[in-house]
Amino acid sequence: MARIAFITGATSGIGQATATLFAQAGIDLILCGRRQDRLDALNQSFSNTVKVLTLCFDVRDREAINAQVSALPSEWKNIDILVNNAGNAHGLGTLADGDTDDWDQMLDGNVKGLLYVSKAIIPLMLENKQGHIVNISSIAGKETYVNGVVYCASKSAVETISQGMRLELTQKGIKITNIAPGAVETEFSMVRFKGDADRAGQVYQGFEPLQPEDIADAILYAVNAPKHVTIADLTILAGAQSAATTIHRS
Ligand code: NDP
Ligand code: 8X3
Repeated sequence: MARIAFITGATSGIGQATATLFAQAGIDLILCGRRQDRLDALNQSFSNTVKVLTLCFDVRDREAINAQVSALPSEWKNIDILVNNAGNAHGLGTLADGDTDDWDQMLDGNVKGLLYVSKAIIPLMLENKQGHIVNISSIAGKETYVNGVVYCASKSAVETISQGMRLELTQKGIKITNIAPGAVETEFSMVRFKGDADRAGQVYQGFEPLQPEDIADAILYAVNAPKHVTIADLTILAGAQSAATTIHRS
């Protein structure tokens, strides 16, 4: 029987690339995001290859998550893989000057959203006595940088949650993989800079950034590892990147 993956943030970037690779690998897909038009387009493009279900919700909306997960048809409740990928950075600024609405979006989405989705899915995995959760953290979760402290804190929390999940769930047959990417060329910087395409484009200039497929490839590798192997933690940087804010540009 085909495995089932539940992917948050599937409408763009790393999540969408993961959905594409999973479909090619024959994994049925529950694709989540807030943009229904994109979910519909993904459904159309993958449904010839695998079974697809789309769920439109904001990961900050605990009630919507619980309602949609409990309403899953029984054949979709055997979730083998959860990819906790939804998230973004909002703005760049110091703690003195930062926009507190941006902080709310990052902490509520990247941290509490990941927790809410996990809390809804983990009981289904416990019932099946197996599962695999892949959390998308960031190099920003391992290193703190000026003007990005709240985003870094949100990803540092993801690192801690991954460790905690591994402590609590390994003995229940659930594997945890934490993946920390460096600079990946997605809509991430467009979101961070609130639609300023010039500023977003500059982030990826003068070097070859990671592509979302590079991270998707690692996620597929992790979920395809044999039962006796857990890929616990992966940090993946662009070839020209040596630290969160150190990128060698031409
Ligand atoms: P994108 O902006 O391309 O994709 C973000 C995805 O998350 C979208 O599908 C978006 O969907 C979804 N999303 C964001 N906020 C919410 C929310 N509140 N509720 C539901 N879905 C949400 O960025 P990436 O693909 O780069 O980002 C994916 C993950 O990778 C994020 O967690 C990010 O922090 C992390 N990351 C990214 C790096 C990079 O350099 N790009 C590096 C390291 C980590 P929709 O808008 O439809 O809801
Ligand atoms: C995204 C990578 O370095 O912009 O998580 O924080 S970075």
